[in-house]
Amino acid sequence: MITLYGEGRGFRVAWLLEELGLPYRLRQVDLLDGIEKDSEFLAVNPAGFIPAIVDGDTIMVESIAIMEYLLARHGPSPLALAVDDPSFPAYQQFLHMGEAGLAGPINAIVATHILAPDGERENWTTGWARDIFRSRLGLVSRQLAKTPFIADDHFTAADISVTYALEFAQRTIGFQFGAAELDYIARTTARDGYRRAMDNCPGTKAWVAGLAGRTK
Ligand SMILES: N[C@@H](CCC(=O)N[C@@H](CS)C(=O)NCC(=O)O)C(=O)O
Repeated sequence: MITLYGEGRGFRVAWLLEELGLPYRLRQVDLLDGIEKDSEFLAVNPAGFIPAIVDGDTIMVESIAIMEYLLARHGPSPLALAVDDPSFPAYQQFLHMGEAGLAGPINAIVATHILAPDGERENWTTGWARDIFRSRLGLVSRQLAKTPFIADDHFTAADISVTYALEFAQRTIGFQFGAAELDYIARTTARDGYRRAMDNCPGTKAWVAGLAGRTK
């Protein structure tokens, strides 16, 4: 059985595993408790970040690479577009942009807000990261004006990647999206696979519930 280490971006992996109907177990990793105490996890990923998976003899990190691996090794699945599909370029682009252009820049802002010394929590770099996020979001919006999902007229793994990033921005820096992006998030998160992943990721579920409570 596949072991998934850590929530955070591990939610993307849990969501895909649910969509694929693959059995897995989630092994919690507490980054805030001091990762140096978690020798079992460090044996899997000595770099100490999440998510990671163990699938038989395979160990992998990087959420998007893990998704590509799962789709390739445990597919085929309609969630991965074939290379000869006319929408393959959009699929491939947004699968990666969800992390490289969207969640990654937000990470820089979140880490600075949490970890930087007082007085340095908003700086040139956080402004730059916001600008990068906004510019890539423009590409998401342009695509959503053409198709209901990010690569095509049906849900793909690229939607898992991008939806995670948009919700991450909402939940961490309170980013305000327009109607088209909000409708898109509502569409992708209405899936049973999303709900099941949320039920299996108690840390994410509690975090989201806490955020909802704060805005009441
Ligand atoms: N590009 C990586 C980003 C991984 C990442 O930033 N993970 C965060 C939690 S979601 C983390 O482990 N941060 C602590 C660290 O990087 O040391 C991915 O998509 O998996």
